[in-house]
Amino acid sequence: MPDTDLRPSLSEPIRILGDEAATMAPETLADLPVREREIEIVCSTGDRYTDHWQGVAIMDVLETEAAAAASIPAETTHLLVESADGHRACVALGDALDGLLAFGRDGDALGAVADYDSRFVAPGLTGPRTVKDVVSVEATRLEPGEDPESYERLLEVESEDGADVE
Ligand SMILES: Nc1nc2c(c(=O)[nH]1)N[C@H]1C(S)=C(S)[C@@H](COP(=O)(O)O)O[C@H]1N2
Ligand SMILES: [Mo]
Repeated sequence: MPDTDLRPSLSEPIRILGDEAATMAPETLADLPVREREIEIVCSTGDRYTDHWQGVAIMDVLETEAAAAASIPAETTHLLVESADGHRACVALGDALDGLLAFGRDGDALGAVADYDSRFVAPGLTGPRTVKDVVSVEATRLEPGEDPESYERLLEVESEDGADVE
C-alpha cells in the first residue's frame, strides 16, 4: 500500500444503527488505519472507472466501540448507507465489508477536490450507490427474495437506471 498523508477529516460524526443507535466521533475515525484500495465502480451507463481511494475499511468501522454500542445484529444481511441529503443505498453486507468509507481519491482529500468530504465506495458498486457525505450506516436484515432497491432512495439517478425513486 503506497504511503498517504491523508487522514480522515470528517466534519460530521457518523451514526451507526443496529439494535441500538450510537455515534462515531470524527476522532474515532481518525484513529482507524488508513487503507488505500483500487476500486472499480460501474456507472449506470455500463461504463466502468477505476480510482485509488483512501479511507477507513467498513470492516474496521464495524469493529469500533461505537459499532459495538450499536449492537449490530448477527443476522444483518445489508447495510443502509445514508447521506446528509437523504440519498440512501442498500448494499449486501459482504459487498459493503470490502468497501471503504473514503475521504481521499487518487491521493487528494475529497474535501479539497469535491464538494463532499466522505464517500462510501466498494468494488463493483454502481455509481448511485457510492454515497457521498455519509451520515449514517444502518444494519438491516432483508428476508430472502426481498428487493434491496425497495430500501433505497437514490437521488440524481440517470434515466438509464430507470430508477427514479421518489
Ligand atoms: N449524497 C449523495 N451521493 C450520491 C448522489 C447524490 O445525489 N447524493 N448521487 C449518486 C449518483 S446517482 C452518482 S452517478 C454518483 C455521481 O458521482 P460523481 O459526482 O463522482 O460523478 O454519486 C452518487 N452519490
Ligand atoms: Mo447518477
